[in-house]
Amino acid sequence: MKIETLQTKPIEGQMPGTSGLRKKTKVFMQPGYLENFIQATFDAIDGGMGKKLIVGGDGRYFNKVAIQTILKMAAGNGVAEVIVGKGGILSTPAASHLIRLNSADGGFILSASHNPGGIDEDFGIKFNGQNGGPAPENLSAKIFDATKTIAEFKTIAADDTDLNTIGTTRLGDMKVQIVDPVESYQALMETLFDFPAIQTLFKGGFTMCFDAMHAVTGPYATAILEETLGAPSGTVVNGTPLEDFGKGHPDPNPIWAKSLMDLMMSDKAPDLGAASDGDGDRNMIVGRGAYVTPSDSLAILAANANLAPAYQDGLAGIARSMPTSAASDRVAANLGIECYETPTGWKFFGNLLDAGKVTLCGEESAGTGSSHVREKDGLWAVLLWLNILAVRKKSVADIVLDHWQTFGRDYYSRYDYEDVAIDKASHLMQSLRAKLPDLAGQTVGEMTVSHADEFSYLDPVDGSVSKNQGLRISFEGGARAVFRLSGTGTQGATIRLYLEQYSKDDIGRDTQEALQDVRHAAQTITDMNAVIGRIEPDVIT
Ligand code: G16
Repeated sequence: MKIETLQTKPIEGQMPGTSGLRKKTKVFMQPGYLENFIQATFDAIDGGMGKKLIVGGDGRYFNKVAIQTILKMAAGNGVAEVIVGKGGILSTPAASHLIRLNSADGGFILSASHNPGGIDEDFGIKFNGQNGGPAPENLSAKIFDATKTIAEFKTIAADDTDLNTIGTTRLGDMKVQIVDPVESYQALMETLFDFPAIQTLFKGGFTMCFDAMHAVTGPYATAILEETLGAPSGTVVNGTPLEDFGKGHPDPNPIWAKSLMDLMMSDKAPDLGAASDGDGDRNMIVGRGAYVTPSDSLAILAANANLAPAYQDGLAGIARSMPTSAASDRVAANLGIECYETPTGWKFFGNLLDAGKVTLCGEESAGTGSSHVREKDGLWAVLLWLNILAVRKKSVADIVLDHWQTFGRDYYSRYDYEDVAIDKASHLMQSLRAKLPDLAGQTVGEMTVSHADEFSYLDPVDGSVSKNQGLRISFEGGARAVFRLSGTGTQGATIRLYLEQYSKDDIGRDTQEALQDVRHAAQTITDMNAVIGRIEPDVIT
């Protein structure tokens, strides 16, 4: 086998966002582009010599081609062994689990998550470390620095590897193991949840629709829900992963999973509706006529987690991203455990999980997970809901209502302004940043600002500080507005406006109506219409 050292050029703009590097697929397909990022990663982790890695992706367009490039480069960099999901498929949580299970040195996960796929859509890649979690900020910065200086990359001249046959082969001196993508993940789920109780639930006629959105969870959901737990065949819809997700937008929210929402709001609704995203780490939960916001879902799972075997001894603590509503803080206070507030990005939960400070984590962006892996996990959240439903024998809507009656309700909504000109978006953020120190005490419409600041996070485990993590304005009476720029978009800038309003007793209002005063205040304070030319968002979730 001949190791080749090929010339490449430094590349600008390979700064990883909230979750690795995401670009248009055609950008990734440029000669040397993917190679630059992969070699930069090897350089940042002190080379590949003797290492063991996991490689897989969500099956989107360019997944298999990218995997062949990565395998040859891994061999060229001296990697000892790579474990790959059959067909190049691994959901993000399954990849995280395989890293941990095999004591690997890390893994490359190929996905642009919930972004659409296809030659004209998005591709992405991220490196997860030994703990199975996304690279922390300091490693991402090292990779980014290397992408800007790199002059050559290492690879081998070899034929492509057959990704479709389970078993062990070699690529040069490197061992390549092709594994079933579902098997180990399913075995892990069986240790966490009461499968017999969920089987009894389905035997008793419980109905469900799981929308895999033509993305990676199809095979996982079919194997676990239908073939193991006994849900009727047809429970999983859109279950075949497609390279372009059937031209859909694999983001499990009421907008992009509209057909599931319509079903759940109709008189044909099954007992539970659920969906997962491109790479299987996000989830949506809907009861009959009752959408559960991700922030509420985290709080409800935390309050009921002890009903599942893995969490029967209670939770060490809860962590939520800053823009996520305070619903889980109330549960933590009630349980007498700590609730941590982290910046957006699953990587920030890693240290807390590794240090045993938290058991459950969640984000408003439809991510929930636990210490079982170091990624958010869509199917895991669905299984925990099923376990809770099997034990409590109540409907989703009744469980949500019980929760609000006990803790009060955090009305919550996120507004996304997509493809905003980058200069206009940064002008909005900069001018709000400048106003923050003077906002406290000001009254705007019905709302009076109680506190305003820019979120900065001090990691309680390693003492690192992450600045500029979102601009937040709190109002008297339990309302809050947060402004943040998305780190996962691939075109222009996406401004996210997160709105919440707490009410202890008034729990039956329409969400948008309950949020109208805080929305008006947020848009007025930022002079949004003048600065970006619109106040109507592209997407409301
Ligand atoms: C990624 C991160 C999430 C984070 C989300 C935020 O999600 O893994 O932890 O909440 O980005 O996205 P944005 O910066 O656009 O608000 P995913 O599912 O895309 O990997």
